[in-house]
Amino acid sequence: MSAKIVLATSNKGKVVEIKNMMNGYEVINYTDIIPPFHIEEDGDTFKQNAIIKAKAVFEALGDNEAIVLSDDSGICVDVLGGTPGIYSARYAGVGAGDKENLQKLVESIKEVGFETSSAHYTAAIAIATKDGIFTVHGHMYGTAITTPRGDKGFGYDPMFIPEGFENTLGELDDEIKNKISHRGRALENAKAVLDVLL
Ligand code: ITT
Repeated sequence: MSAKIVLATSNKGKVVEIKNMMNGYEVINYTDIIPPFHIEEDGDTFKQNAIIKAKAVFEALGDNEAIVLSDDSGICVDVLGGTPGIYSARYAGVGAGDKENLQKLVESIKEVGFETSSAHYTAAIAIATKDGIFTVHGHMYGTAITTPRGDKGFGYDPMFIPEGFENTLGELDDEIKNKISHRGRALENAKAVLDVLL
């Protein structure tokens, strides 16, 4: 199948992963078509924020035939009551990078007296088309640790060990992450939607 999907993201890690997982589709990022612009993610859930991003880019493209796919995701740590959740990208403050966010999460877990915690990642994917907006989700459960290892993946990956593994996502190969990840699972569901739409 060949159909052009426009990604609505400014996160390079997401672009790499989604492109790798979308064999058979032509995938480009919206910043390859129009200049990047700020999108206020003021929803209360991953799903709401994914819809906000997909809609904003669909409207900005001004192309009724466009199929726009967004991803809103994050990590929820149980000993921290599920935070940072939807605030994962700005946990150490607006404009903070992956390293600062990871360091802050390590410190927060230690501050409440733990070395590790059960945790999970969530990804909500929204697909915006002229026929409406469709959303799907994917999850990955595991353990957040306070001794990060590895430099693969992005974001919080060096401090997350998926259930059934001993290595962090920072140590595991991309192909393994993509098979088991929240994003990989959400994308499988997204493909089922796309196959109906296209
Ligand atoms: P866009 O909104 O432009 O897509 P973003 O990075 O701001 O980019 P989100 O608001 O969805 O995206 O925040 C997601 C954050 O959650 C991301 O910056 C990471 O800190 C974390 N995250 C999500 N998926 C991850 C993954 O697979 N591995 C590691 N960290 C992840």
